[in-house]
Amino acid sequence: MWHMLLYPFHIYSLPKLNLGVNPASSKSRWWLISAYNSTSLEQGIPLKIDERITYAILGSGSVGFLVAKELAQRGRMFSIIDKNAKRVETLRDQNFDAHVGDITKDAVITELLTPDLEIVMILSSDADANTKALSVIKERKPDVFVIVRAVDPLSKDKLEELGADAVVYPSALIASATLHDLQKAESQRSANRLHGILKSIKKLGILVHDNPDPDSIASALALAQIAASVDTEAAIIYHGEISRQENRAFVNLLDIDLVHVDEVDPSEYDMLALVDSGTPGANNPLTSLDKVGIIIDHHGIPEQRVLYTDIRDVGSTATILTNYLDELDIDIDKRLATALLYGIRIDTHDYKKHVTPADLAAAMKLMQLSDREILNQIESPTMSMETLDIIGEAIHNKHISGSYLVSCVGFMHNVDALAQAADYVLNLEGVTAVAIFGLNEEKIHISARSKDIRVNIGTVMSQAFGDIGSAGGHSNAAAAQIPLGVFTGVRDRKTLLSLVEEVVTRRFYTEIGVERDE
Ligand SMILES: [Mn+2]
Repeated sequence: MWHMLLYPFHIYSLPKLNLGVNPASSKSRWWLISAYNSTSLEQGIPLKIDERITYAILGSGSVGFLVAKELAQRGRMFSIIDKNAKRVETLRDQNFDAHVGDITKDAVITELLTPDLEIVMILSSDADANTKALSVIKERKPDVFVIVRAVDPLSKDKLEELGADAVVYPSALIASATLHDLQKAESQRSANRLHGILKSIKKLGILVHDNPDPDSIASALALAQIAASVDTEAAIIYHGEISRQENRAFVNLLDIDLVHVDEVDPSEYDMLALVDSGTPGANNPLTSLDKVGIIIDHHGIPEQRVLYTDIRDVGSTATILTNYLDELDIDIDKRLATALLYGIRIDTHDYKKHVTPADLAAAMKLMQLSDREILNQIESPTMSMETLDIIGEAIHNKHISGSYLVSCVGFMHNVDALAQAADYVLNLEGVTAVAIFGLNEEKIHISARSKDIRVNIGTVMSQAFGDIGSAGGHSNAAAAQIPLGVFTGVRDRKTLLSLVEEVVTRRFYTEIGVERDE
């Protein structure tokens, strides 16, 4: 009760100036409030809070003060109540609308709860006072949104029980801010390390995954840019084909140079980097990691023993590379920004799947730098007749067991059309994982997709086909190639086809069935 002796009124106010109101009205209000205040002081009646105030801060210690400063900057109108008269005076000197009052007193809260009041922030360091103020506010005016400061995890629960709409727990915030800074430091350190490695070599070969997609190509382009920043020459090497219409448009419109692995002499390079794939032989033509010094990939591949690996749980490899460019302060030109943005968009299915805050942050940054016109052109390519035929075959020959679909499209040339067909049939209602396959003269090509979180399709594929060919990929998309040598002795194409169909289907179902039962 000591404060009652010092301050005969529950809320005791000096002339005030409100921040965050337009100057024209603030003048007249200033006058009104001053007149009102001096009357109230003379008559010894409590001052009413301005009825137009929609925000209030209770308790103006260090936390309350920081919030007040920020709110003022955002042009909000608000009042501050604190029981410390000195503090209130200081706030008033800085033109804040501050009032002396004890927030544990019913009468003070009653004064505060004007009809327009919408949000109250209870930020004092006194846990009991905060609890009391919260319960009175929620009792009188339950629809006011109340944010309360908790002093420990226990009181956090109690405050939530009392109806707090949000509880801030400073220790947790400090911990998460520290972790955020730590993450930033780690990411900076790895960027610097990568930079150092690139600096130490003259010629880098950047290997994208088989039948490369926009994410792997864009990531390679970015890595080449980082290499160029330390005068290291880099070439983007691919295996397979770039046959999907959008991907061809992507490479052509952005004028990206890639060399086929067959035209490359590996001894020319001091080091190889793998982007968007990370296991030798899985979705890349490598047989060993001998020359590989750098692996940068996202989700779900086993850690490999090479000089530098960065595998992050994000939606795309392009996101990781965007972070590097950021950390290393390397310019992202229009072409690179467009490539990276498209890579993120494709891998996250337009930010709808496998998307993390890091992907969104990277995309946001790239969006301002990218070329929308080119993006539009990439996205509306025409579909080739062969692709249409393969999708048609995939639908016609489908075999469904449970929610898993397998389909053989027969003999074909356009390997990438398989991926398009797999994407397409995955849209079928009730289907959660698919494998579409076909043959050319040398190999069986299989493209698989999963939207079932319990099925890691990359694992399924490598377990089903890894022993007879090369297989691998990510949890949602994977591929395999099996040399037809496995089927030597089968001369007749029709017999070969039905044999292949039987083997692939059985192996896939067996493997995915095992996964499903686990
Ligand atoms: Mn990717």
